[in-house]
Amino acid sequence: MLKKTLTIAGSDASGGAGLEADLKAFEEHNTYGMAAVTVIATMDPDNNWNHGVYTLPIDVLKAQLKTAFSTGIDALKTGMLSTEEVIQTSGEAIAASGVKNVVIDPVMVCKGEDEVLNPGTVGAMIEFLLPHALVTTPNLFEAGQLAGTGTPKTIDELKTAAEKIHSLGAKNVVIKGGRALSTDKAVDLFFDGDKFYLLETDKVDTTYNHGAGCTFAASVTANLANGMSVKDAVFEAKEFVAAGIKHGWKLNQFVGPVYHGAKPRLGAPEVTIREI
Ligand code: PXL
Repeated sequence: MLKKTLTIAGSDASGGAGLEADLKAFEEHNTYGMAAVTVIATMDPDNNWNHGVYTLPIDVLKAQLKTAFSTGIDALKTGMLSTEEVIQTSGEAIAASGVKNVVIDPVMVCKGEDEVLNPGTVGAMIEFLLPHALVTTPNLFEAGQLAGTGTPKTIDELKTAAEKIHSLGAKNVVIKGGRALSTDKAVDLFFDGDKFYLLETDKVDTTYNHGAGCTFAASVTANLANGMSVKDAVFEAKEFVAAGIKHGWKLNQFVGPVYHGAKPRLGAPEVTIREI
């Protein structure tokens, strides 16, 4: 039987990130995807693609969570949770569901914006989400916010942030360095609470990578639903998103999403993993 995956996330009306990315990745990993929508994000083509963020009433979120959890979820992820109330409601529903394959993607900003959505959300994520995380997948900025260290810039700083985030309750931590670090390769750090691993691929010179983070976390989620170990789930997700970035494309003059279906159709670039 198909495994059931759930994303508790925002809608990206442009289709590259958010729950749209998650559902595409869930499908490509042969799982049955469901969504509980937290917020709707819009982009204004007449105003430089400026983002609007519309949080749904909390009762609408609760009703969706009730629907989805009643079906028996094999793995879930969280994405953009815009307020402390949304975070608390989601965290409590996850705890009550008993689902163990929980991936927390601590989305704090949309690409290009560098203010956290709402300052209180970081503390709420630490209180209500991280303790339930089998895996959390912050980017550099989010890792720095959660760890309270400031944005990590070196592999050693990544390790320190990962240890701190692990100590907050997340069993496995993947910090997505991507091509932002001044390393030769695009690197992510994986910490399983015991060992550190570096995942590496060639850097791709593109700005068409919208939705990469969501797609990565959704791929980890689907792989866990399908019974993979955390390490294998993370490795395959990195291949999947590296292929998506390599074949990212121009949606319009403002944004280029990853191609969520790239890996099965066009193959993936080489990914290596080594303990450090
Ligand atoms: O990539 C982060 C992200 C997550 N979720 C939604 C978004 C975005 C960025 O645009 O719109 C709904």
